[in-house]
Amino acid sequence: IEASIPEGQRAAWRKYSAQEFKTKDEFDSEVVKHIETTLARSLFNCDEAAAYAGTALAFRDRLIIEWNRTQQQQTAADPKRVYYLSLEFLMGRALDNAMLNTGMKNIASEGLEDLGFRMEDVISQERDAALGNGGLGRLAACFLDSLATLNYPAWGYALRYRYGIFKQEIIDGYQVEIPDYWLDFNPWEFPRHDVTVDVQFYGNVRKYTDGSGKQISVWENGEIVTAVAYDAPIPGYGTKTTNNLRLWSSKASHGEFDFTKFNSGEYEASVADQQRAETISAVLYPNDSLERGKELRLKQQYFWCAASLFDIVRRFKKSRKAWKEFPNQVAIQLNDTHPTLAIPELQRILIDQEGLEWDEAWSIVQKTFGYTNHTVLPEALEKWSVPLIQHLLPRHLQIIYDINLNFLQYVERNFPKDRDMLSRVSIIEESQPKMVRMAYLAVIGSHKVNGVAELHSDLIKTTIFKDFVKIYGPDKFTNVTNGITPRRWLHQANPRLSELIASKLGGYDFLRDLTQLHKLESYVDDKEFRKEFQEIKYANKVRLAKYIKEVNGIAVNPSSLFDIQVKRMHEYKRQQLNIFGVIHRYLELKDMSPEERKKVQPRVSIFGGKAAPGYWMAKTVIHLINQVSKVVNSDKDIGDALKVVFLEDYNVSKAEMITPASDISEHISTAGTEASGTSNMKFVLNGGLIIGTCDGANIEITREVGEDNIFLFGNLSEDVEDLRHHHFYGEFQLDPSLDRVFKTIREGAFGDAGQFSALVNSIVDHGDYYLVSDDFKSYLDTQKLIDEAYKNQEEWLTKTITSVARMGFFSSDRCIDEYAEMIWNVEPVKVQGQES
Ligand code: 4GP
Repeated sequence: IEASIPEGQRAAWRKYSAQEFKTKDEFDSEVVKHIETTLARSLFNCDEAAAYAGTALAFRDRLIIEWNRTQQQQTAADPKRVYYLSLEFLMGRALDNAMLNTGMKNIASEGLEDLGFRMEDVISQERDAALGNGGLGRLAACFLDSLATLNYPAWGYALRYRYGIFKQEIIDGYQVEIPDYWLDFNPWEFPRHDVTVDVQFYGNVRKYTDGSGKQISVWENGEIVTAVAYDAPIPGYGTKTTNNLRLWSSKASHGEFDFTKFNSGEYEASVADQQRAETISAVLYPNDSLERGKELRLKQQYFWCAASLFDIVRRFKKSRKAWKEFPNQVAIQLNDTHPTLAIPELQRILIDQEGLEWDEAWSIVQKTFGYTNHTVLPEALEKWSVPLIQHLLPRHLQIIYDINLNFLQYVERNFPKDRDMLSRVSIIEESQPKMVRMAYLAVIGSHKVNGVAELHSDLIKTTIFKDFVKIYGPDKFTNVTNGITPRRWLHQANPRLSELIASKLGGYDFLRDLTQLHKLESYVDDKEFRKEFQEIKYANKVRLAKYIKEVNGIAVNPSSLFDIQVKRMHEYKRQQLNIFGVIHRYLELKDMSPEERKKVQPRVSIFGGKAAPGYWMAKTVIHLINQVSKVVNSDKDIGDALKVVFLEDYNVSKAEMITPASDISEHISTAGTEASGTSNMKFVLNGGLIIGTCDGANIEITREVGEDNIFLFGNLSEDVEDLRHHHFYGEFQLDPSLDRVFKTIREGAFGDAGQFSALVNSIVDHGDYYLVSDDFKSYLDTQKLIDEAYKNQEEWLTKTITSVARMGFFSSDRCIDEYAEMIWNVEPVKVQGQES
């Protein structure tokens, strides 16, 4: 690679080149230096926040040294790279992860102790980087960890939202949304004011024919917004590879404000452009599998795709290879349809800017992209109106029409008898107004399409993409079952369990090859091991109980069965089924004599999760849970037999504390609706069992851990359609136990019944789309089985240990290797570190 410093002067650079701290003393010296200089504090005014900041900055320096080295070596090797385009990366906290992945946590703990601080307190000062809603964003974060750990040359691209997902407060039982000012202090990012891209919007397309008779299109007179890169280093575990997450921030292209306007006294007008430009990267849309359709969202999508592709193409061009080599150097993965505009954007760059012929360009485009689908819910499939795209991105609309024309001609040639096929598969939906179906564009522009669990990947082939399987053949469609990083979701979240496992498996290698967990099966009968395993679970429950006491003011007994459902609030995930079950349990307890009540298995039902601000039904469920919690927890008859808790502001760092504390967790979506789920994997890996429907990855978890170690219930996905049909056209039979629950709600047992009537009516009068009534009995029966099973603690323990031992398949390392081989065709590049 070319160096900017002449050979003669490089010796000085090499001599003074920045070094990673290696010892406790070096660490301490860096922390103190940052506290005294970067933060302008001293030993007279250093609080925990400053200790966190100093520690974070010391680790940031360390990561950036490794980041630089990684980038230099990857540039020299010039391998094929992976670009993961995701509008969401739900990273959570970075410090603990950086310490564990670099293997320096022990040194840092001792060092902080020297300086008068406890590691735990310091870690808890950090705010979550909450640039995501739920599963899709957290999966992207796990993938970055695995890509770096496995030494793949990979980049993540997203937006640098000024506000991440809102903070949730519960006031009088209702969700209230508060902005998340996470950037007030974020030591983990590097502004790259030298890496900018001008992105165009609006304007018009001028067409002309050049001297050689070629049609040329020029997109002109648009409005320009500048994208500025902010980089976050992503360290791999036990490797020198430190990859990059590049986040784009928007700003006005002509600088802060317009001096002419300012000088003539129009201060507000002078900054208006700046504000409008900055709005693009201001807020993460707080929707999870819900309709999205606002112009600003489309602007975000294009802004991000255009900046990222410019960057990718710029990097490719440095190697001066022929364009046909592009797909051999670049693999771009579309995380859901949000980045689909990258497809027409690459085509535009190739034909309008680089002068390639349409067919040559299109073949490059198709070989470059892969598309991951995360949902079959109709309301979550993105569509954009043609007039809106015409206005915002006139050249892209033409290209989309041309892509569609070529595609439909191909379909017509191959399926001349099926006239309806053309309108079914057209990228343009002939509605009023016409709409662009982004998922179809993503399928047509990619060489591989994958779902995220076996059932889901089968479903996309038989439902939303059925015609495309006929057109392209089944090989274009594949499955990569989701996974989770064991570094964060075992080692970091549950250090004692990780240590216990390491003590039996002879070290921490299992964190890089999770299949080694199977060796734990030989300890299932080992008394000592069992005892420690059980103690760890208990300690994790005590920690959660303490948190609940502090935050909710509710005293829960850690010996109770902890039943946890934490995830985004959504009707398809059926938190309503859970809370109706809790009410049923409460009514049964009330029916009992005090003696009988003493014999029941005590339980704590714990909920957590955010509702999209505009999703009224989901918010109603939150309200109901909080009302039930109030009534049940203060009922003297009930005592410890049942407690109900709603944990406010569920996020990644809270998940790290909550997950290891479960006995049972709930993954109870209507069959066929949850694409995969990933928290199900996290809970089982941490020694909790699950109650679940035959949906998403629950099915594969069952296959791995064995039917005896999971509590499945409910209707199967193949029966869902018939049941729904029957609700509308046959007689709707409300389950009698559910009927009683509804009567209690209607009588006002949990406050003003009017507040819950829409929720109850959605089941009783409006077709029970999510089959709550159909699954209610089997849900209650299964909960009874759980109560019984839990009473036999020895057997329960055997189930949990066996399950942990069988979770090796669900590492995101396995996913990334599958993507690398099946979809990206990329190889790892081992980064050489300095000798230590
Ligand atoms: C989620 C799916 O709902 C979940 O089942 C899956 O595990 C996760 O993606 C990762 O694949 N989808 C979303 C979304 O988060 O916004 O559509």
